[in-house]
Amino acid sequence: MGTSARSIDRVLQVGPLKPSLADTLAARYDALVLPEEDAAREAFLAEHADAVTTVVTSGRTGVDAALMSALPRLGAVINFGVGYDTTDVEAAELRGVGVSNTPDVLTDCVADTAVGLLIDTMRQFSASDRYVRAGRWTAEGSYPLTRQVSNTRVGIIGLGRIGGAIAKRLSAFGCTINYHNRRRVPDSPYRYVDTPVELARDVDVLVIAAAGGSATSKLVDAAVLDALGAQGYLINIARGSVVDEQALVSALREGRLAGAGLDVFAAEPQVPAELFEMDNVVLLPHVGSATVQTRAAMEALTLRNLDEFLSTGQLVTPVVQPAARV
Ligand code: 8YV
Repeated sequence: MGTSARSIDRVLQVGPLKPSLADTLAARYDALVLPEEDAAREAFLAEHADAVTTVVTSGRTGVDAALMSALPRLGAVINFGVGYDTTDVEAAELRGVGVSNTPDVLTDCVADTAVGLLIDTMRQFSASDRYVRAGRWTAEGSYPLTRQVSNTRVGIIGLGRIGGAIAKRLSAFGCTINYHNRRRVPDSPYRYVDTPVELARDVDVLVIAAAGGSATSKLVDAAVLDALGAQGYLINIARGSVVDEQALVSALREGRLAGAGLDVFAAEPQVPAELFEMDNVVLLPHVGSATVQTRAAMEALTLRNLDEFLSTGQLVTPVVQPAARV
């Protein structure tokens, strides 16, 4: 690529981002912003597509194959977030487009969320709080008994960085940890189970910490929920797509599952309205990594990836390393 082409290299923001990150992209990188609306997007691409070499996006939006092919000089998709299931990684690989994410910096926060959600779901703290606020403690007396967390049997689907951090925390609660993963984790102290159904059958609580995307779509289906059973709990801090949401709602409605703690949903921010009435369900608005500290660390890592790509053509935390450009 000659100097003249480089001088028009542009960074493009795709989808909403943390406001401070969007401000930095505009101020420091003179980034363009892809319009949301179709007609405006078409006109925008006609004018700017040839200049764009780098996209910054998040797991909420991502870059699909169509947008990738509309950006002929695209070299990297920099993703704010560890999950990159909204970006077509296969298409990126084929085109030599690099993809980065923000691993490690959010592991502790998301694992904290998983454990908090698990305790809240089994002990019904959020429902107990509503009970007090509604004046029911004085009117009706003690809250009904709930389920002990310490020493329960936990199954984790996806023993990656976040799954491992959840396992470590729950081990300190005396829980027995079993897991299912794409492949057995070498030297893991936890018991590997071949299928999600067998795992669900053996545990009191099933925690989903697997990546989203087509490989895990509806991995937790009606059969897995039935295996978990009427005394079993489901916790999901990964992606809504990993669960058959309709099957989950049916199992909860019919008392075939004891409860569920959900930070993620199939079509966020839409949440099945039937769940609103259930006190054995805790609903969070996808806040797993949402602390000031962790989001600042994610922002810094996003910018490190961007700077590295702009100066060397490589990425700091690649999912796919960009092809060398000449
Ligand atoms: C973020 C997440 O909320 O990192 C992820 O994969 O789901 C969360 O940390 C999200 O990516 C921000 O768009």
